[in-house]
Amino acid sequence: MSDASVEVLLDDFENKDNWDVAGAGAARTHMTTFAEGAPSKEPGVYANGAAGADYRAVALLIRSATDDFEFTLIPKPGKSFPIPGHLEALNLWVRSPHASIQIFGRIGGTGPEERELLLGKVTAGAEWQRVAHDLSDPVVGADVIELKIQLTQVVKRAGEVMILLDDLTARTRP
Ligand SMILES: [Ca+2]
Repeated sequence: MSDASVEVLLDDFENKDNWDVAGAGAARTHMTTFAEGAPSKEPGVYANGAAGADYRAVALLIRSATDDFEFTLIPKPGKSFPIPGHLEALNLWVRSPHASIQIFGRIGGTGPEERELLLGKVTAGAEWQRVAHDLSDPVVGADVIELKIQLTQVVKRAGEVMILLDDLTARTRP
């Protein structure tokens, strides 16, 4: 890892304007925001120098969730998440009180071959957790083109399953 690495904020998830719910589970998944941010995280800064806000998180609410349920988030038309410089790691804060999940980020763009990165496996629990994928070979010209969430074990037996997302960041170097 270079000393010049910086953490670049890609989305502070203060609103739900950037992503569409897609994939197999889209019809049962509703996106909203929740007045809660991941605590004890460093305030994020976008590549253009703008500071991210830290008042809200995006919440995904899933009806009739089952083990093996999955959905994706894809950038809304006109939105994109280009990563400046060499992508060294992709990071996301997540809170999943009702289900154990696996989270993947798909990268593509002008540089790299499209590929899916496992960001982490999160056991159902009340606490915010940070998931991350460190790339052994940093890639240039990557965009985040999809986030995928797979439920592996639902622990809540009635009502909606909630999953919260906050601060998607990339560690990059020039
Ligand atoms: Ca936020």
